[in-house]
Amino acid sequence: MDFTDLLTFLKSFPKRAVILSHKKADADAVCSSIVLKRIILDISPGTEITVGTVESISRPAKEIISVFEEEVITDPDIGDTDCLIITDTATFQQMPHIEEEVRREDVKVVVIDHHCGHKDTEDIADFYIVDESATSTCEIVYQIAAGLGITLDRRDSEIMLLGILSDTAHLRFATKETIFIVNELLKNGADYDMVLSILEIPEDISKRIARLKAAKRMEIHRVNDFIIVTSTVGTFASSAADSLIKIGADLAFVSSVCENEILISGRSTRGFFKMTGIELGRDIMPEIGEFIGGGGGGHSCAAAAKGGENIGMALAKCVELTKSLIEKGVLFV
Ligand SMILES: [Mn+2]
Repeated sequence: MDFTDLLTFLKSFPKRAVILSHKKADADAVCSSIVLKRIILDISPGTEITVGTVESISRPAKEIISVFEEEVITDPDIGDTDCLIITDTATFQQMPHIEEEVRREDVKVVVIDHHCGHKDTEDIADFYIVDESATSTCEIVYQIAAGLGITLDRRDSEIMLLGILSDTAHLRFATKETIFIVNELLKNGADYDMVLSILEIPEDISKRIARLKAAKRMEIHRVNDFIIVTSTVGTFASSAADSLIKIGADLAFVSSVCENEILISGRSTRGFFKMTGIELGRDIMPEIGEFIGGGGGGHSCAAAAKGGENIGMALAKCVELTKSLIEKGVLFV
């Protein structure tokens, strides 16, 4: 990453900026945005910055915002902003209604993200800081701070740690780099026990019911030595897909249908990804997105697609596509 360009840009920073993350913003989205605001203010103190999310904020993220008494606005006004910084978001599917605003000539766009890159946002960005190897956007924001010579204080380190722990499922998906950063954050004084206690809010009862229903309605497909499962829930598809992986599937596709639109969440184990080379966000979900008349993308082992066509056939198509990729074996690494 070229920090000189970024530093020059931040020093000449526009008067008004909005940091915006995806709908139903999770802890990583919100935490990375909050700390990014602090970094920008450090370099360009006169800037007026609003941190916002599209449509809504997830429960754990709300908890973090309230503990740290931060202000995060749902659907902030971006009409008169000079700069829009998009965090933790790869596609406009995750940010409906703002595409037009972003294309305004007089607005600078910065994208900071760790999902598979997408031309949606890449095409319009003046600064495109996307690192797919990062396990969270907080990790990238940490790199930006370090690259600009800014040491995060205890409070910001705790906020970063919350984003990292939540996106890595308490470090289950952590890389060597993640562990290094976590160590630095702890050295900055972050209170690990306090951070853990914030994340320990009891799981929503409707989410637990969705997970159990997903298990009850599950269909099991065996392809070679892999177990692919599909299921349907009313809501919380991604959480349900996570839970099907936990109970033994190599790959899970869970759909939820709402107002003639289908959302499919896909999850795979790291073992599946390592053995087949199949990346859900690259090899499966974009094609499924097209099949259902919408779009799709995400990470190697966690991705999603959304659309309004072929709803009844979508899950079968997920299985069929994965099966053909496995059988072709072309992606073996
Ligand atoms: Mn994230």
